[in-house]
This record gives sequence, C-alpha cells and structure tokens, in this order.
Amino acid sequence: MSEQATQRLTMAQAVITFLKNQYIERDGREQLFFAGCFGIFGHGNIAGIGQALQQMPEFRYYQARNEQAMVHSATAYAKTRNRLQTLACTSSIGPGATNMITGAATATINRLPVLLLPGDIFARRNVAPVLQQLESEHSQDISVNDCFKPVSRYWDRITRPEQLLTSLPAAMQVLTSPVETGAVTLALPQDVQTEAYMYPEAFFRKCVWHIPRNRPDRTALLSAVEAIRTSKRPMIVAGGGVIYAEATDILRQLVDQTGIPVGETMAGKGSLRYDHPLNLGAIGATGTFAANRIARDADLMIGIGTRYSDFTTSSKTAFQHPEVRFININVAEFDAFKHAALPLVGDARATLEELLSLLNDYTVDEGYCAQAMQLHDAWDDEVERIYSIRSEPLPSQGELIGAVNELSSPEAIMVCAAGSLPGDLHKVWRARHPKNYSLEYGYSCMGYEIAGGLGIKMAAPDRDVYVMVGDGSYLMMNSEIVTSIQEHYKLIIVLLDNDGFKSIGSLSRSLGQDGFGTRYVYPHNGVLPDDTVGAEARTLPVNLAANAHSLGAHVIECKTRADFSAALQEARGIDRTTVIYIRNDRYAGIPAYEGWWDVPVAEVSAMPQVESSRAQWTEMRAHERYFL
Ligand SMILES: Cc1ncc(C[n+]2csc(CCOP(=O)(O)OP(=O)(O)O)c2C)c(N)n1
Ligand SMILES: [Mg+2]
Repeated sequence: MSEQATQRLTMAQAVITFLKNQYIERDGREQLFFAGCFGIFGHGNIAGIGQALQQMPEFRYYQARNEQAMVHSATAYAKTRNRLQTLACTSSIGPGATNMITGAATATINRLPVLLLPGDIFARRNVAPVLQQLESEHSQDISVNDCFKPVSRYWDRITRPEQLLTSLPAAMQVLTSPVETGAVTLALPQDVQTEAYMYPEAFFRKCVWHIPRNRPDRTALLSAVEAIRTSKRPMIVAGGGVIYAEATDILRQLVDQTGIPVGETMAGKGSLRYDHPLNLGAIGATGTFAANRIARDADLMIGIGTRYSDFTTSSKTAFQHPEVRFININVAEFDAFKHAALPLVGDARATLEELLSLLNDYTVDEGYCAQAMQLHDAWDDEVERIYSIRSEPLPSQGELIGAVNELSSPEAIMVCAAGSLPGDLHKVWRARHPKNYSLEYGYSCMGYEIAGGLGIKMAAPDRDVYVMVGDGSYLMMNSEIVTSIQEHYKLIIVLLDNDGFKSIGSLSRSLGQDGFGTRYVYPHNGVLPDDTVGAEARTLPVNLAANAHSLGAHVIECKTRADFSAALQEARGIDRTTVIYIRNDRYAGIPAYEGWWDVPVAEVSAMPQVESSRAQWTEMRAHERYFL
C-alpha cells in the first residue's frame, strides 16, 4: 500500500464523516445530499453512531419517536426535494431495526432514496445472544437485519471497519441514481461501530455526485415521433418522474404545442396545473371521467415517468382501443419496457426537449383536442359540484377537501397516504403547483401521513403543510406530532374521524361483505357489528382531539362545516402544529368515474350478495388486457 494520510476514527465516526461530505449536482446546482440523521438510540447504536453524531453536531441529529416514522419523514423529505437530498436513519438492533422495514419498503416502492443504518448483533459473537438477538441453530450469520434485503436496493453488513471503504461509495451510487434509488441498508454490528481504524483521508474528501440527464436512443426517438405523427388519439400519462425530473414546464410546452391531452397518476398529479385546458386530471381507478374516457379510446399512450400501477391502468382495463400502443419515457429500462412499449430510456426533461423540437409542426386533430377540452370543462364542473355539497348532519369528505383546497395558500403542500382520502383527493384536489399534492400511494402506508408531513415541512419550511389523515391512520401513528413540536416544524393536520375505515368499509360492501370488521364500535351479541347493524352499534369512547392536545398540538374541534372553514383560517395564524378535528360521514362518498380496481371476490360463499358481487367482478375482469 502506498503512503497516504490517514485518520484514526471509529467505524461509526467514519460513516458520519463520509456522509457529511457527500454532495449532489444536477444542472449545475450543487447541494449537500444528507440533511442530517434521524435516530432512536439503544444499546445497538448509542456508543457507535450515537457517539459519532454527538461529536459532529454539524451533521444534525433529529430525535424521532418511532423508527418507521423517521424513515417516512426522511422519504417524504427526499420526495419534496425531487430525490436530490435525503436523511440517514439510525436505529438500535432488534425491534428498532425491524420497525424500519415498513419504511424501507415505502421508500423502495416509491423509488425514493433513504439511508438506513440499523445496529446489528456482535460481529465477534463471543457474548451472543445479545439482548434482542434472533438466534438460529443453522447459522451464526443471520440477524433480523436480513429482513431488509428484499426491501432495499442495496444491502450490506459491515463486519470490519475497512469494509466502509468499498461499501459507502456503492451505497451512494445507488442512493443518487434516479434509476436504482430506494432504501439503502447498511447493517452496523454494535461492536464494529466502536472499533477504530486508520482511514485514508481521501475517503473523506468532498465528493459530488453528478445526476445526468440521459437522452434516449436517437433511432427510438425518431420511431416515437413517427408513431405520434401517425396516431389519431394520442394521450400522455404523467407520472412522478415528470416532477422529479423537473420536466413540468417542458411538458406544458409540449402539450400547448401538440394539443395532446394529459392524465395524471397519483405521483404525477400536479405535473400540469389543474386548470390547464388539456389537463384531464387523475387517470385510472381513482380517475376522472375526462381522463378515463380519453384513455379508453386512445390509440397511443405516452407514459412519462410512470410505473403503471394497477391504480393507473384500472387493473389493465383503462386502455381499450384494439390497436393501442405505448411509448414510455423513463430513466429506468424496467419501466420503459412495460406494456410492450417503444422505450425512450432517458431523463424526462431531456427527452421531452428533444420530442418538442421534432414535433414543432405537429398538432393533434382539432376535433379530438376540442373533445378533450370539453371533458376538462365538464370535469371542472363536477369538482365544483362536489365542493358545493353541504351534507347534514355530518359533512361529506368531498366538501371538506374543497374547503382545505380553497382555504389553504396556493403555495401549500397537502400530504396524504391511505384510506378513502387518496382516491377522493386524486379526483378532486385542484393542484396549483407540482408540489401541491404529495401522495404516498406506492405503498399507501397507513401512518405515513403525519411523519411524512414532518419530512415535507423540513424540506419546505416556507410552505404551509396540510396533513390529511383519517382516524384509522391517525391511531396507527401520530407520534411525530411530538417531533414537530420539538423541532418547531408546524403542521396543519386535518383529522377526519368516521369511526373506522370508510375506505375498506365501502370496498367490503362492494364485495358483498357489509363492511365487516371496518367499524370502530363495541361488539354486539359477541361479534363486531357490520354496516347492517344500525342504532344498536355503540361507538367507542375515544377522544382523538384530546389525544392530539396531549401530544402538545393546538387543537381546534369542529362540529359543522362552518366551524371547519373558520378553523382553517385560524390554523394559519397558530405558531405550532395544529390539529383540526372533525367528524365526517362514513357513507357520503365521491363516486368512481369509469375506473376500476381488481379486488377478487370469494368464488364460493354462504352469502348471496357475495355471489352477485363475484358475478359482476367476473364481467369486469373480462376487460383486463395483456399488451403484447
Ligand atoms: C399499514 C396499513 N395497514 C392496512 C392498510 C389497509 N387499509 C387501507 S385504508 C384502511 C383504513 C384507513 O382508515 P382511516 O385512516 O380511518 O381512513 P378512512 O378509510 O376512514 O378514510 C386500511 C386498513 C394499509 N393501507 N396500511
Ligand atoms: Mg376513518
């Protein structure tokens, strides 16, 4: 080995010293890649990573309440920063580590970077089993951290301090790659974290990761232009990649130039402003009639930055033109090739720039464009209708969404993840900028909402952050209210209480199952009541408003729609996390608009209504297509 300057550090100190010197650059703009480290300490990390963080306060440590939550916060931070920045998350060994697995899956499925540093069992083994160790008779090389493997895009265990020298650069490559990014897990045995090693100083030099804007293959691009020119009814599906690539302006130019209408996925909503005449809004199972009608008859679908989840494709029933073909613009080959597409493998912005110049004399048929614009207007009227409903005695979810949309700053960010809200929001939320609508709908993870809101506020402190959350999700994880108070990151949490699962209740009824197991009520005659039980069903004495108050939030309890509007105004002036609590109607829903979602129904049942749901399902399934 050649002579080189070295620094004697513990393995944990080397991790933090390395991380604080990692930068990212895209389009000439350079910034730190890590905004700090979330963590909860235990014996598996306190003396290693904990000591290192204490020694290096410039790498900011944030104390979370729940390990799953801190991963959600970091992921939401990364989403808000278009994947150009994230946080690390340190946990102890055992339950602290496995609590992060749901967060890891959420990050990886949504293609968002997060670095997980779970503590691990002793590498030297002599004192095993350490507290919280999973023992195995057939291997001493197993720990609970092996469970991270399928939900991580890169996974490693650092059993010697010098392994960092090859592992950390590999971890960074994956984290910063728009194609590969997701959760990266480095399992850190608690003894090795504390061991010193002479690390080369070069390892800690400032390192800038360049994010390329790769351009697609020229031949494929020319074929795509030809396919667009010869299509009769082309349509764009705008996915999350449009927003992450900052391709929203060029998308608008392309749409203005060509007249091609746009439908938006959950992650892509906000790609165009809601009032752009060719934005047909949400597409798919939770789509608008405008987008779904145009998609049904389109002969060419141009997917941009979408992974075509079943919600986007209405479980493969959305595209019914017999000759429909796909062009997919995506950084990832994996997504670009879906639906037997003509793949344009490249950055969304760079690819759209090239397409725009090659299509500079092309427009769609006038009649087609006019039809799309009429549908846009008709959809806008439908949103207006839903916003104007005044349901009594309990308000409808649609009118409450309307109030939040209209009484929040147009610059605000609204965040949500699970329940009946995402589908309703996808349909009727009027997105006014690309970050206005922040849905975690890859994993639709109950409990993400408040934790995610915290990460968003940290990433965008100048914007108001509205967390929309149901009572079920709130009960699953409300802990980060405390962190938001501690760190002075104000959230406005809109808590909609409908005594259980409005979403799965309605799904259950559609399957002929009467909402069984979806209400928060006392058992009746020894069983939990379904929706066929009326007044006899007794609700639980749970007070979520008092719960939020006890965690330090300012709470505004509303009874009526008028109270709710007043609360939204008041909340903007409060200086700390504010929870607006309101009960809403379990049954007043926003309908489906020609979208579908495949949830298989029991093939045999003692319940006649299940049998008839099965018959309907069989009929719908027949519309599912393979694109070959
Ligand atoms: C962690 C997790 N568990 C279960 C589910 C399945 N699930 C989806 S929505 C839902 C109910 C959500 O209830 P609530 O937050 O009150 O929203 P509502 O349906 O009432 O709008 C459940 C159980 C999920 N998405 N995530
Ligand atoms: Mg609920």
